[in-house]
Amino acid sequence: MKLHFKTILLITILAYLPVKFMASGNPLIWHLFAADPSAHVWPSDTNTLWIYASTDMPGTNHHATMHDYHVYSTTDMINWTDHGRALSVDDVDWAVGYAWAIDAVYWNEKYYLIYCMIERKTGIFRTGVAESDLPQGPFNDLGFIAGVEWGQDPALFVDDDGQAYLFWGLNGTCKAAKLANDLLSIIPGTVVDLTDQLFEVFEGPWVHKYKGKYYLSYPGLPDGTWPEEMYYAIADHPLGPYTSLGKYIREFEGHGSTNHGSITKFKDNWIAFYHSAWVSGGNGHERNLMADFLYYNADGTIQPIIPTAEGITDGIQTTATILLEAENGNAAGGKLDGTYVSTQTPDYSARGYVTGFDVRHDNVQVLAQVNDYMDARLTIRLEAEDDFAADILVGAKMLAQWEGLPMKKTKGWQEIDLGIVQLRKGDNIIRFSTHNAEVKIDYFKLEPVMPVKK
Ligand code: FUB
Repeated sequence: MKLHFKTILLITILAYLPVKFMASGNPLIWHLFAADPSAHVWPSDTNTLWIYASTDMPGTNHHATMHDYHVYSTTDMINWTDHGRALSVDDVDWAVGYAWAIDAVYWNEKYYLIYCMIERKTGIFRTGVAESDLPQGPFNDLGFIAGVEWGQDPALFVDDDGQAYLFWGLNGTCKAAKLANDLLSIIPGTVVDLTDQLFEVFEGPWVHKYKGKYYLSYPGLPDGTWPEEMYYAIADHPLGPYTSLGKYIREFEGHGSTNHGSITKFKDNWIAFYHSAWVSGGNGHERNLMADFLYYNADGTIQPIIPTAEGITDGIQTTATILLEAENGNAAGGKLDGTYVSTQTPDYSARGYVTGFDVRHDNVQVLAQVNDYMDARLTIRLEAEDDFAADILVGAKMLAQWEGLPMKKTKGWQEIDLGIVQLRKGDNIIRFSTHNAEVKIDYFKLEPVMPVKK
């Protein structure tokens, strides 16, 4: 019997995941520990769903070790692209750490990450704003929003009249305010404290609109005890007053101790995004992204959701590709050494490509992050005018994976399949180097194929 590649992949993944949590549609992403999903469909392309999420460092569920945000996209909820590191604590000079929950907004033809980190100077959570021309980032920090102290877990809601509202919440509180047009300050006098209107609220607000009503969903603590469960409340105005309507996701096997989510419509389906700890073994360890369909009753109340392994893919196994644009450089954890970004040759992806490999050791580096040792298929999209030799170093290897690898000239842009490489837990550098060669590098693509048994 011949086994199709996808069948082998599925069998392998099932063999390595904790037995209780057989993967299929859930978790959405299994190669990286991700939490606090904010899902969006942007007006420029309603065929694509984007998730903006925080990252748990492998080996610890201590939230002090959260450093990076990633952006994930899909057109079918089965095949996902991880666009690499979109923003890190290292890119934010005012912050000391704690890259906790985030949101994003499309605003005046740009994309903004609305995130929270602890400010070095004061030791309090601030709500940061970072900007990009592209939905996947990387994002460039603009500073934090004036007038918001302890701005943990921000969520931004834009109403039909174009007014932006900021919600934030932590330690059993939730507040909201109108945001100024530059997104960098709140409009004075508009802050409301919603805490008393939201039964058992703990943190993590999210607002969506359904049939003219505003739904504020949030993680709460039942009777003040962990784990968190997901609750919601509705109102006739974004700033309330809100009426609490109870829980829509209760405690479940393999929960992440925290929960945190968003509710978004994609291709005519309402979907609840949240997180669990299924990949890491459940009940409070490193978290991973989840999604299930959300249904409303005729009176506008939300039907309870019980997390399913089938998720929203009818049980089809999700897959992910890590797509690392060469031109992103430092902003995405990579580096350009002796090389530069160009846009002269058309048909590149994203913002451009890297070229200028003149002198020995000129190189481009990108950063791939994964939650465990795993194998991945490495592809490089490039254009080369002549045959050349490349040195390619991949994260798990102390020495180059390939030295002087002979490579052929291409007919225009071509994806070159380099086969399977080994990735290590955490950060992996992929470094491509050549010299005296007219080579252009568009992107590196990694398709994780096998979590390696510990
Ligand atoms: O992921 C870090 C923190 O845990 C978030 O900011 C909270 O909402 C909780 O999910």
